[in-house]
Amino acid sequence: MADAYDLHSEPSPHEVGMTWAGDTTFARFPRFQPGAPADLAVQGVAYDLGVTNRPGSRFGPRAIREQSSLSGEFEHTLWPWPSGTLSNRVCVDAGDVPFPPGTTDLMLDATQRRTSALIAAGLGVVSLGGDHLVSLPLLRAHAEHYGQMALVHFDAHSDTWEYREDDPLHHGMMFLKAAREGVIEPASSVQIGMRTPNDTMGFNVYDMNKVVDMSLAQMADLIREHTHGMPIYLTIDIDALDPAFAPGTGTPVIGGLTTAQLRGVLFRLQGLDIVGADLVEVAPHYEGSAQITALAGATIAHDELHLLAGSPRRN
Ligand SMILES: [Mn+2]
Repeated sequence: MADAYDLHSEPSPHEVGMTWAGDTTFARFPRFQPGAPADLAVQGVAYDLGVTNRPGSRFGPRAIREQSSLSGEFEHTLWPWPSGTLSNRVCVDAGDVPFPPGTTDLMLDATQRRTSALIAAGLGVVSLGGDHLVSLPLLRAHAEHYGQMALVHFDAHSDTWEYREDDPLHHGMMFLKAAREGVIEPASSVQIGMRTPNDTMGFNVYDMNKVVDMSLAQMADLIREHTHGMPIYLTIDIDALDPAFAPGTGTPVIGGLTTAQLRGVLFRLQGLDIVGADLVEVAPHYEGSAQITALAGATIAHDELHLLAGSPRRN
């Protein structure tokens, strides 16, 4: 009879090269343990009650984590980032913000307080949406620690619709609200990729009609110029990408950035004072079987971690 299988000493599927199996934390990072040393954390905010069109981004964090498992095979190296940008950092997956189904106020409160606690523990945080309303409590949490920030925002929509104080919150107005709360400064903020009509509301808006004539370096330069001297919060709606590259989202608009353009601009933002970031609006049930939206989201969130690791306050 063969020796008994030793459940205590078996390798993980990851350790024997099974890219398609095993645990699906973000990029196979270890899970966050309160009190244990860590530098950078990924968390999910699986909320989608703020949508103005198609729901489903509550499933974004799980889909993104699944697609991130392949890039997690490459031990802290993600093309084209310099090898080792993350290798001297402890990166963890902090799980998802808990809030009861059907609640917006409790999501706002839990997301702000949890994120603030992670920041207080010294962590740089990259958050996975969820619909874009989740950026409001994320911005509030970061402002508690870093003060007023510049917003660097890639999106098909500027999300600065006018509202009344008694209106329900939704994912099309929170950046105007954040500006009025003093959490972000519109004059130092940059919005890139818009292809829906809206007043600028004081933000520096570069819609696709301007962007199509720009090089990656020009886009990166204008971000550096507008945000100069301010801590930066980076927010990316996956619908900044053309639906050809990201069909799985709630409010797709034709004519957006390519994945190569967006990643190329992000790569050129190295060294900026980016204090926090998010990647939102991946709604996996609208994609085909190729899961390219979640794959794009996973890769771009991984890019955001590299930017946090390279920021001057973490070096
Ligand atoms: Mn959008």
